[in-house]
Amino acid sequence: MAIRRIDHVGIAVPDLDEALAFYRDTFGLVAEHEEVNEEQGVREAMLVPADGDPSTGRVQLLAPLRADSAIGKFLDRSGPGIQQMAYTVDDIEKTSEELRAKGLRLLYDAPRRGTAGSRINFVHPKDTGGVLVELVEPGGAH
Ligand code: MC0
Repeated sequence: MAIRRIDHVGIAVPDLDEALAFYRDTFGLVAEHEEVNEEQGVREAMLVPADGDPSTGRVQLLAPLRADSAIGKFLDRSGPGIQQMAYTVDDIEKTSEELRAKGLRLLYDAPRRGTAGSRINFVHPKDTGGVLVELVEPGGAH
């Protein structure tokens, strides 16, 4: 099971610009990357401590592009808050296969495109004690 580290913790927010200002002014976390992912229905930002350890896991702010997206539905049901826990993996196909062999449901048959050219898949929260787990195989550009 080649999980390397915590990649990021994803937080659902209704308004990305408001959340960015709050995290910057309150915690000194700043965006190293921002992106719109149409397929996932999100506008998202990866945050790091302004003067912190550069190898730290990130905080990802996730705002919905549409009400019927995963984040739109999450906000509707639960309100703003932690939506996912993401782990960095070396080989997403291999880790996905290992988890399937343990009886866990992966949401996608094949990895999809995630932030900054990464490849991602998710484990259903009903199979992980209530936590939506994202697997991230990093892309070249980070
Ligand atoms: C739903 N449930 C959750 C949950 N979302 N539990 C914990 N954490 C979450 N985030 C619970 C519901 O409360 C419900 O529980 C049960 O799961 C089943 O819900 P459902 O109605 O079947 O399913 P939906 O429609 O709510 O969808 C849940 C699901 C969806 C996880 C399948 O959110 C999904 O496809 N997520 C993967 C994609 C995603 O999250 N994209 C946005 C981030 P009860 O007890 O009421 O039955 S994109 C991203 O992260 C990218 C950009 C990146 O990092 O690179």
